[in-house]
Amino acid sequence: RKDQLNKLLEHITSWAQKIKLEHIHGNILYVEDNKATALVVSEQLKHSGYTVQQVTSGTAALDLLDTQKFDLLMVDYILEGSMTGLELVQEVRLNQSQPFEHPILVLSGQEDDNKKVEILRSGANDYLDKRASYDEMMVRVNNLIRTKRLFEQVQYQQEKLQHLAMTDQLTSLHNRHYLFEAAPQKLSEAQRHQFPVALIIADLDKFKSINDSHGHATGDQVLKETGVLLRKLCRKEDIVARFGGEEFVILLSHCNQAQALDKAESIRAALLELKPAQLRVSASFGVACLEGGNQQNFNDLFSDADTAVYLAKNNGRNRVEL
Ligand code: GH3
Ligand code: MG
Ligand code: MG
Ligand code: MG
Ligand code: MG
Repeated sequence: RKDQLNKLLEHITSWAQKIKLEHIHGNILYVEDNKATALVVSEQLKHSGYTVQQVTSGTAALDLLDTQKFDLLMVDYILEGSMTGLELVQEVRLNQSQPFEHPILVLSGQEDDNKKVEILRSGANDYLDKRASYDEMMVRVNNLIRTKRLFEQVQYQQEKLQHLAMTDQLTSLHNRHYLFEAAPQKLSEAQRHQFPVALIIADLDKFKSINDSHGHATGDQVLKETGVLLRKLCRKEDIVARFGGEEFVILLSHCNQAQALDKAESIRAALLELKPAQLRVSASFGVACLEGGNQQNFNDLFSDADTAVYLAKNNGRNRVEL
């Protein structure tokens, strides 16, 4: 039997080398309890350039899936242990919203059409008859992995676009779209867990005259340096955004009114000292705070801080108001 198997493997090797398959790399988790089948199919996959890890039971597969990423899960219908291939498919899908996070190909000698439908319905992406040819298996494997790659590309592009849409190009800070998505979430979290949040709006003083006297490029440089300063002075969990032209917004978590006033005051002083683009630049600050489960929404908080900015402007600029 061993000789037969070796002969078969040799045959597969030369065969795979002869057939030019479109080469897609991939990491396959193969669940098969029959040793001979496992060996033959694993070799076929390896000779087509795939990395294969093979286990014999559903629980062993789930253990691996906990810690490793695979491009394809190939599952035999009847397995070692109490879990069937069908149950494994159901279990894997239970934890995933995206069917292409782990595409699943079920292998079986199943004659019953209803069973095949059940397998596909419970979340398998494809079904392969065990008597199918090597070519058919490789085509199905390739198709599933190619679709996964395409899906990953789409996801990656989507994340890139999302990031772009939420980021201010000039300063690389968050932009207003991000702020208006993230802030309400932060506020409901604060209300739920009863921690204070504060909002600081900083509006650069007489910025138009900086542009007018030194040019738009210098104005941009001032905005960039101001952005870096704000990011430096705030904690990682604080949201720092460029809201509009020369307006910056900071949402501080776990920060009460007194702390927010201190923070705004230290930013005010640091900006004066910074001298971005070698210019004396100041800003007016408005502070608003949400404390102790106050049912205020973000628009109200924002409008309070905005009113405080106007007050700071009216009271002579380069100052902090509530
Ligand atoms: P105030 O002290 O009352 O805030 O005066 P201000 O001049 O700062 O306020 P105003 O709103 O009148 O002018 C804001 C200026 O910011 C006008 C606009 O040209 C400039 N600005 C807006 N966005 C940008 C930008 O991306 N780059 C540069 N360089 N300037 C910008
Ligand atoms: Mg089996
Ligand atoms: Mg302004
Ligand atoms: Mg203004
Ligand atoms: Mg201004």
